[in-house]
Amino acid sequence: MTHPAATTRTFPHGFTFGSATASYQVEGAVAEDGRTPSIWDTFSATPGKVLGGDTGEVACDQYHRYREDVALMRDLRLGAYRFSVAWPRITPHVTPDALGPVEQRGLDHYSALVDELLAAGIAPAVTLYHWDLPQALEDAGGWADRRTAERFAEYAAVVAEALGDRVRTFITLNEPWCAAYLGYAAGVHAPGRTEPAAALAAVHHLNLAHGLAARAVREAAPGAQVALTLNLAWVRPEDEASEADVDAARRIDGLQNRVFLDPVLRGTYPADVLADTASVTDWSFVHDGDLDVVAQPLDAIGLNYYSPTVVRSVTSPRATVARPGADGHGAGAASPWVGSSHLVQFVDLPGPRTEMDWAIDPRGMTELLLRLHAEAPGVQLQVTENGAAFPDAVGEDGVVHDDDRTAYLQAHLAAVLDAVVAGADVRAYFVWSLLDNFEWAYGYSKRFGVVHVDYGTQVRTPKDSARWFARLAASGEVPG
Ligand code: IFM
Repeated sequence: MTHPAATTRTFPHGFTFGSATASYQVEGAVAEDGRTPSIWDTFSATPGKVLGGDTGEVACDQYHRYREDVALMRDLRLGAYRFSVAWPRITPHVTPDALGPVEQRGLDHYSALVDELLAAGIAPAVTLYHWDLPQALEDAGGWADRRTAERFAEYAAVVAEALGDRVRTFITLNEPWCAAYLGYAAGVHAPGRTEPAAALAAVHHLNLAHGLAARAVREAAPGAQVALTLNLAWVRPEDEASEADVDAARRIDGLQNRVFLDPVLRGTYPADVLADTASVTDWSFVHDGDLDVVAQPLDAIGLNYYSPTVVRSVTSPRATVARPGADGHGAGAASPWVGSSHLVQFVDLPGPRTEMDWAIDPRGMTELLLRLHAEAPGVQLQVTENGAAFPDAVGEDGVVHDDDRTAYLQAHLAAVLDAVVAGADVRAYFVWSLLDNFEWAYGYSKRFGVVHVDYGTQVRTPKDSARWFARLAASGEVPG
């Protein structure tokens, strides 16, 4: 139960409250209007990769139902919608060496979505890459091949040229950590490879793709904001007095946070990460001049935050025999923590958890926003994702009483406001997600939406949390 709080606090005037989705998770229509397969089509069609054999073939059918979804957002008084463009809809015949022809029907779809949003008073925020890489590029090496970064920038220019007259925010990449490590090291996300060296090459080529695309978007759509969305971790050692635990935290901070932040904000790779991974790769895929490209000025950084991270050294007296899972993205035998998996354990925190088995601690949101504020002065911050999966169902009264989700959102929005009060320039918060949708390796088994989706009928039912969020969006007031 959420109880009325004695006090409320108000977000600054002009703060944007929106919702977020991603193409493969909601669109469906995978073979329509010239779209070719992405790595997620291939991965989810491979037996044993996605729970229940689920795929994004139909998903929430937003490709056809976007008008209904925009009307829903309008009714919820949301100020912005963060969606992603599916690369295989825009240049379906891309090869590693040539972008290939542009598919006008794909561009028309997103253009119509943008128009629908603007007519409803909702600002579109476009993510250019949320993991649906054209399969043809993966067949030639995927993100482990630098040509993927080059083609990505060309594709980004096409989208920015088509939508840049109406879209104010382009986010180059969503969570390159997941794309690189879960896709190429742990193998629990597409393309399902378990090659640590390829994962680090993917890290660099994703960083390079961001820099090249940032330049391309600026040229094609001057005046648009260029942003990058990272899922940074609030990493703490289990025992702050233990040098070994502190070192374990340093390793994970390096692989999850600094390997993206340092090149983008400072044009360097962290020396300790290079040293920690020296037995895996010599990093010779970093060419002269690459880091200058990666370090393009940013207008905004998107933070996706869900859960805290606490680690210990394997030498800790508290170390367990079987290492607890390193992340909640799917069970795989391989680890995403390239070069450090044999040294670090992830601590199962006591206390409340979501259905993903992710611990709940909103303080990480405040800490990470303040860290970004300190590390990237002058760069606007946006919370581009935050939310929770809980096992909700439509009750006999036709309503979803998801008090657990409302409590989660309330606590995390209060944590955002704490960061704002402490000086962080946070401009927006996007709830993940507008709709229940395809949760990657978990298929449709985890529901993150503030709007319930009946996958049999495609009926959308706003949950109680959606109505709560709508009131917040209207008033800007958060309890506590
Ligand atoms: O569903 C994902 C999203 O695609 C990326 N960020 C985390 C969400 C929840 O796992």
